[in-house]
Amino acid sequence: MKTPELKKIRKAMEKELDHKRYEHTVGVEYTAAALAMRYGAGLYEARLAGLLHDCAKCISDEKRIVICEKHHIPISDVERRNPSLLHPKAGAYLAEKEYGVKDPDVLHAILYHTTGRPGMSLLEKIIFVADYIEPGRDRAPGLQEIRVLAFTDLDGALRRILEDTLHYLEGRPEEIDPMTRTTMQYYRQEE
Ligand code: DGI
Ligand code: FE
Ligand code: FE
Repeated sequence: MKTPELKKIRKAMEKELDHKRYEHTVGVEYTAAALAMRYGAGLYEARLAGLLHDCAKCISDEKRIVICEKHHIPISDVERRNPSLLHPKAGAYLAEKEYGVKDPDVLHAILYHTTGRPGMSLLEKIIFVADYIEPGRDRAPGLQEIRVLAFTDLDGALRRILEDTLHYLEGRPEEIDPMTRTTMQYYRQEE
């Protein structure tokens, strides 16, 4: 039996997250599993990372900052001004220390699930894409097309999601994390 057990983690997330976030989490778990089947990644790892990717989403901004400061996790200026951007860093920390995840690939998939990064692993791409296309999502334009693309061309879907996210953010007052742009430039050149 692989540890931590998926059943235990799912129970913990049901307690830790609000109802909507929990539903999203289970959506990401199974969407990541389907993508793992399609592209030959580990099913357990995809489900575990899917279940834990937003584990720090329902704690306060203050608590996310405290977790990072206390454990010497560097906080960038953008993250300090927009502490919701810290949920992947705080989440990766909690996944390791509270939920017993040891696999660095799973921890990276949690850490980079919002901005991506240049040179993502297959599992990192799967979680990034699953987060965007899981069945509970309904806001993003072009979702239907991106859902098909995800199962035919994973890198194409990744690029499209990065472009759409940047486009969306450019029309909003929120600050853009430089990593989001760095990742897009990298995957555009990869084409
Ligand atoms: O946690 P989720 O909502 O499931 O998904 P996520 O972790 O990808 O976060 C999505 C939100 O984060 C979405 O509203 C877009 C936003 N986001 C992505 N990149 C950036 C960003 N927000 C800011 N302020 N800056 C970014 O670079
Ligand atoms: Fe998230
Ligand atoms: Fe999410």
